[in-house]
Amino acid sequence: MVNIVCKKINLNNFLLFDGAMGTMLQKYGLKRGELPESYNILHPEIIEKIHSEYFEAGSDVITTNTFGANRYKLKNSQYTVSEIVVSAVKIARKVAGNRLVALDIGPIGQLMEPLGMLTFEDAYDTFSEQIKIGAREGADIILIETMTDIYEAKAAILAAKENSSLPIICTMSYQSDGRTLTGTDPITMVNVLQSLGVDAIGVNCSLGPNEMLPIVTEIIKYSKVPVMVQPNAGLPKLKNRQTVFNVEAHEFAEYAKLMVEMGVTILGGCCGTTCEHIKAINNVLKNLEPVHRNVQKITAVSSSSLTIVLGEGIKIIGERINPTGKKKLKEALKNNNLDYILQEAINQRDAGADILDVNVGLPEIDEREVMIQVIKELKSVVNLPLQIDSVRPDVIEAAVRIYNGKPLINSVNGKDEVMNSIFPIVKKYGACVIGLTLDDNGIPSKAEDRLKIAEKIVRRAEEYGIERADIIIDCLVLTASAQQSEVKETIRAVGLVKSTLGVKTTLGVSNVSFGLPQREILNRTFLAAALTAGLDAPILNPLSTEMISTINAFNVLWNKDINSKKYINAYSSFEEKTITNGVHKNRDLDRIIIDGLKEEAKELTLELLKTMSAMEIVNKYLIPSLDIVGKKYESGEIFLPQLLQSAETVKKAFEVIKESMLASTGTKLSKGKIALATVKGDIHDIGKNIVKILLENYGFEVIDLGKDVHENDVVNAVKSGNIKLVGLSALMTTTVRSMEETIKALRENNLDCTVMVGGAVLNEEYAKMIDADYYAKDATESVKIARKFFKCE
Ligand code: THG
Repeated sequence: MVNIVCKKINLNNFLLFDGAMGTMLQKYGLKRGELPESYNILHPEIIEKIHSEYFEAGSDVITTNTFGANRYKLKNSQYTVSEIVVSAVKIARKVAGNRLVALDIGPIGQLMEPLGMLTFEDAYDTFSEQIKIGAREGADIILIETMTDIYEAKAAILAAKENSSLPIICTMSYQSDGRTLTGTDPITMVNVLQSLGVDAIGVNCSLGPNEMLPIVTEIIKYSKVPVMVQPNAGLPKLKNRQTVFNVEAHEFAEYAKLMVEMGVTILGGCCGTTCEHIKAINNVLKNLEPVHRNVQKITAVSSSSLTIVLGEGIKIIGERINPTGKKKLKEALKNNNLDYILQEAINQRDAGADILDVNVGLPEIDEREVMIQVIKELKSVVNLPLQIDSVRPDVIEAAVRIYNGKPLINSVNGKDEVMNSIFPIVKKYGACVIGLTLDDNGIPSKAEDRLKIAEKIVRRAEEYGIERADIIIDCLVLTASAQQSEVKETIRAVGLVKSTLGVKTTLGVSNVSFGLPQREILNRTFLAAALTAGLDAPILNPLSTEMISTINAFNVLWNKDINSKKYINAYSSFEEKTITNGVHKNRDLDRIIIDGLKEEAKELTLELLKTMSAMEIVNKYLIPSLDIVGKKYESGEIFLPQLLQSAETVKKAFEVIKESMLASTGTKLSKGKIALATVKGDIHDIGKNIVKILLENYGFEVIDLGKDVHENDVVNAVKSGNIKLVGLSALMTTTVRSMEETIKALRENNLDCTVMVGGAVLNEEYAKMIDADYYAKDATESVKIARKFFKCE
């Protein structure tokens, strides 16, 4: 038996992976529409040959032919996950002997909640199945790759950690805007994934080596673990009706050298790369040494698209999602009125909060269930990182498990029992945690004694393998009304903790004023003093202009707001700003759509229908607000999850409007009919589904022909439905040919229809070559095309 656990893998030396599997399979006869993984069973000798060729070219590791071997992608095939994975690992193991085999895990191919239907636990189970089999059959490494949704990557990593003891590498795919499909940037990827305990991290697919350089630069800056890069052989082009890639082996190797000099140690190739590319990299590596990198540790929390680095300016933690003392929030929690909570989140964000504390602890409700529900809902409307606040470890664990990002846990303290229950959760799920300076004897009066507890917390955390940088100390604010003499001890403790332990600090500022009148006067004065002592992230009420203005003023006086830029920006037209203050008192339908509040959209639309016609609402509110959201998406202000949330919000309004139109005039609302299809051989319909959601919510009628659609079926649908605009999508390089054939079939049948195309490997030039009328670079572009086509402007 192969001793898989003890095999030495030194991820700090160079490790050369293989190149593409798909391109090689095509060379050996794989036809479009054929399942690449079926070759493990039908033609094992071909897979064997490809693996051997890569080893001969110099690969240290080969990757199993299991990219799509998950239960979703194999649903309609004749093979089970087990059959495919067992045969794939057996072949690789046989060829590899004592050399290394990486179990390849690709994305499931479904959108995760709330974008799609796939739940976190579904994704986890799907990956677990593959991983258990692959590990049992003798893989040495688990390679999770081509991930475009960091939430899915998290599910895969947890599945790998909980079902094997193998090293884990995770690489994600980026778009040319430097983000993944769902909006994750490099710093966020690194902060989240390395905290989850992956052994190496990196980027693969989608881009060529040149386009990857800026992304790799960012990853290298923050990654404490080895960095891996597997680029495509450039961008795809069509040549003699074949998809080819334009970066040849020698040029590819030049980029590899550049990346090694930047600090990359694990290399390989993705789409379009061959043995030649691997050979060339191997030659280059012979004359190079791994670069020693000195990575600075940061204290940072992340949502899926935003990372907040503590210490870079004052970071505000919004305190308002906490039922203590708030009658309305208590009522909302009891009645499961989530919109109230979402509104509270939006208000705090707009007022300047960087992180939101979430506490739903009420004796009358199921705290665990409600916490999970609130976290899930919050992530579709605000992209701020969350601080998970509960006294119950089971609630904390459930919440951080399904949280999409790197959360901040509130809190542990110096009690052994609490540390022993919370630290394992912090370590396993890769969170930051607040440590309160209290223990079994309560809160010490003297600053020096609070420092002692802080030291104990840090020491114990480090024993659990938690880094000091992931701990934020809270020296605890007591009320001036009851423990007046201790208020300034807290300020002193902040200074002591910072200088002695070098950790970041937080304080629940509003505690100080309980029981006294005009609380904000005390709050803001205490805040100013604490900031002076070095407080990094106050927990406070961001809706208080007193508090925000104190921070703004502090940033000027402490030389942090350079040239008082932010201050001037905030207060030069002071009167106007105080009126709006970013807080929405009277909510309009357009604001509600932009914020993505579904239930409110429905209610307000019903209200508006009493005084306005359906079309008026559509043209005055729905379309213009979707336009604003679309612009925000294009400018990188928001990302796919928020875009879809707004689209779904419009859907709610549309549902009401459609009913009313049908009832009053008997007419249906449609701005035009569009057929959509993912072409033959391609089962990746995520892109098409996103386009569908957007088009429908702009009022178009979408005929969804599904995925893996034969060209004849597209032709027939266009004929029978008298359709004038068709959208085709293809994700894989292998299926762009099907797209070309579908367009050809439409033209040959003399159908008077216009075709727009989109998909990861396409570009403007390519679209022209295959005779498409329009190229849609993303979903918002397809809406623009449709509006132009149906003259909706
Ligand atoms: N440290 C840490 N976490 C904390 C605290 C801390 N979490 C809770 C608390 N302290 C910080 N949060 C709040 C939230 C609300 C109030 C004070 C602190 C507050 N609420 C008003 C009241 O109770 O009367 C109600 C406000 C309203 O109705 O709008 O004052 O120290 N780590």
